[in-house]
Parts: sequence; C-alpha cells; structure tokens
Amino acid sequence: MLSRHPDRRRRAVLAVLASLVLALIVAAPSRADVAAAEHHARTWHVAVGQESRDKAVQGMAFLPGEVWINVGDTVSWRARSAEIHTVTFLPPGQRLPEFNPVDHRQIRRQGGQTHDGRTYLNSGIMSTMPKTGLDAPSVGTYQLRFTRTGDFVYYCLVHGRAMKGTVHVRPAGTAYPHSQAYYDAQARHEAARIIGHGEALWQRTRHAATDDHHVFAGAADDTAMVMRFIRQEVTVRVGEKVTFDMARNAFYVPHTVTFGPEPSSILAPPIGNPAHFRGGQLHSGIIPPGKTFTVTFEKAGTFHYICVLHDGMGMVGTVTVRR
Ligand SMILES: [Cu+2]
Repeated sequence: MLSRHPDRRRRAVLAVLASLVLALIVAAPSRADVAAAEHHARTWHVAVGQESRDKAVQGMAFLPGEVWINVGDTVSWRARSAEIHTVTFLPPGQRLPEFNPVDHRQIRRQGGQTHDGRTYLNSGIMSTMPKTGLDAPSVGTYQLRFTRTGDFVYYCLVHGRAMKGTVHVRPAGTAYPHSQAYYDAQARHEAARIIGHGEALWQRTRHAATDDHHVFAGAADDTAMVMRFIRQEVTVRVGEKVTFDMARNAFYVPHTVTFGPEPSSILAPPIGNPAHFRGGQLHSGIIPPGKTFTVTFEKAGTFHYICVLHDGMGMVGTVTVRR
C-alpha cells in the first residue's frame, strides 16, 4: 500500500530516523553531565588479608596497597581471610603500638565514620570468621569517608609494619588515575603472588622437616604465614620426646600446642606437665618467638593436638606413640 505513495513512505522513514536521532541525543550524556558525575562521592574497595583455599597460607597485605581517591569519597575495607587483621589510622606523632590482644582500643572499633587525619581510627578485629577467641566480635567490613587531602598511611595492628596501606586523598573533582576494575585486577594478581610465596615457604619447611621428633609450629616471613604443623603426623616410641619448634617463624606468629580439652581462653597460661605426658589436657600457652615446646610421651596411643589460635584454619596435628 505504501509503495503506491512513495512521498508518504519517504516522510514516514524520515520521521522514524528523526526520532531515533533525537532518542540518541537524549540518551547520550553531555560533557556537563560527565563532569558532574565525577564530583559524586565514590566508594573504593580494598581487601584485608588473603588466604589459600585450604586457609593454610595467610597473606599480610591490604590489596590494593595504595588507592587514589578524592575528598568526600569513602574507602570500604573487606576481610578476605580467617586470620585476624585491623585497619588502623594513627594520629600524627603516635607510634605504632605492639599488638596487645586484650587491649580494647586495639581489638574493638574506635572513632567515627569519617577520617580527618587527626584522630585514632580503628576497625576492630577484621576476619571472615565470626569468632576469633578474642574478647571482641570480629567485623567483616569497615568504611571511612575521607574529608581532608593528604597521603594517609594505615596499619594492621596485628601484623605491624609488615602490613600497611596508603590512601591518597586529593581535592574533589581531581581526575582519578585508576578505576576500581584496575585495582581489582592488581589485587587479584598480588594475592596470587602472596599465596604462591607462602606455598613455596610451606614446601621448603616440609623439606626441612625430616625428623619425627621435631615438628615446626608454622612458618612465616613478612609476606605470608603457614598455619600448619610441619609435619602434621609423626610417630615416636613410648618415652621419646617431640619438640614443637617456632624457628621457622621469621615473622613472629603466636601458636600453641594443645592436647585434650581446649582451655576456656586462647590466652590461657600453660596447663599440665609436658615432661610426663600420658594423655589428657596439656597446653603450651602462647609459645614465645624462637622458642620450643617439648613433650615426652609416656603412654602408647594416638594423641591429637591443636593450635588454639589457628585450628579453625586447619592447624592441628597427631602424634602416634608406639611401644
Ligand atoms: Cu597457630
């Protein structure tokens, strides 16, 4: 029918084209809109810690380690590991304290929702595990809005100088050097490197663990921690000793060797006599840096033990004692 009226058809086609062009113009953002959007406060995401699938290897890094944001933006940190960490900003002049697991200013949230570079701000204990054994609930996320320009360094109180990050805050409206997608890709790459580093450390430690009377209580350097007894299963004879050794923790990570019922607190002092172990409860307490804990087995049997701090990550072992 239209073919018999070419003019009308042409007009109809032109009308459709015109409306399409108009629709495109309306849909496309103007330059002014783009500029306005850049002034909108944004939220940037940073991962806290990282771990292997089996949780044996735990990393000590904020990823990405550095972000460039603008005044008014928010940084949102999310726990990515069972191992505990904090996000902590110290006021100017305050020194990084030693980690104290019973200090509520360290293990519980401190400060408000905004960062101005002047006050002590602390996330509290961050972990993917709801219960960490400390006298504080763990948190999965922590957010701060930044209100002043500057380069702000923050730390994990648990891992000290081995684990720090920086938030660079620039005036509102400054063009961002990187997108979140860029940071995410960088974080994935770096997490894989850290876990690979920890796996290699674990393997070297396994190669060094050749004696059933000598078990390494974890391994660590200032990049990664291995939350395993190495070797995990050993066999000795009645009357023989097994020494649990912290020597492979170049970066100090507290561990315990705990047979029998778990003490009521992860910070409990030693329980039982390791010189005459015949089963039941035996707890090393937190083993100090570089120290060992030696147990003499006076009874045949299969004795399971745990690290009360890291059993949730699989840090458990077995000593089989034969006649
Ligand atoms: Cu442990």
